[in-house]
Amino acid sequence: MNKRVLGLIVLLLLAASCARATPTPPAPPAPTQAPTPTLGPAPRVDRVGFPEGYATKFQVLYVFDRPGNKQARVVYGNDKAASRKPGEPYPYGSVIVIEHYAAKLDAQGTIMKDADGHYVRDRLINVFAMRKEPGYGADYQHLRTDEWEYAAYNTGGTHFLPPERTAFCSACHQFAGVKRDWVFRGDLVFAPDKHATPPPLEANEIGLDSISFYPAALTVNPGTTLTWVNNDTVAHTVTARNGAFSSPVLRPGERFSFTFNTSGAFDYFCAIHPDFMKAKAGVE
Ligand SMILES: [Cu+2]
Repeated sequence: MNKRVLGLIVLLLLAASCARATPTPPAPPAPTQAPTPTLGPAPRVDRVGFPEGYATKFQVLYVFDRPGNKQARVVYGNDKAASRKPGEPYPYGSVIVIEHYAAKLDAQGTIMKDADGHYVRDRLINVFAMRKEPGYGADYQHLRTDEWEYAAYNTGGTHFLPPERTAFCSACHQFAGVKRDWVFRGDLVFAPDKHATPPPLEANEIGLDSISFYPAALTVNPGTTLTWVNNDTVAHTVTARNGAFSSPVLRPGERFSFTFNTSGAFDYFCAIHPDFMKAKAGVE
């Protein structure tokens, strides 16, 4: 073993012992490193429970249509949730359910509307629920929304997401704020369909709406600048899987642009809602 190698080993050993003695904060990831979505803290057990028979036992609170992902949504509350007055907290035992429907499309792919101008519902995709009980919510830690817990079910009541993947629900509901007791549109109870339609998109714009990107896939020429516009009620990010671009947290109304100077396929997602918000841009 020559002297230089020996010296290097001694230096490495010294550095290692130093690191043990004085813990240093981990180095920030190199900019080329692909970001990994994080799940966040969440309960490991479902204490919400699929509300069997909600469609007949609960009251419809409101209905709204989402053009971004061509969905209609129906929100139900049990008697406790429905008894809540705007400005007051929801009573314990409140359960709120939201159904996500794919809107019915005609042969041209245009959303079909009923006589009132509401989307015609085609297929129930899944059912999300939230329940408020004493002591609930602690497992979400810093993402907690007081005493609400969240669950996401398939139409038959099996888990669409297991409980440990519901941190993003709580994180998202934090944006609804304490004044509405963490319930979006909580003050629209019994006021049907007040939801505004997001503004139309310009060329080379991508909307963020209803926890999705639209269009979710598009192909552009090299040199094109794409602009993402957050038309949603909650914050999102635009984060490339290969690290090519990464927006800051975009609050409602904020925009982010990136110019694609190289060809390729760019998969991207929202770091806050990685399970739901995935899209791609092809540059060729
Ligand atoms: Cu998001």
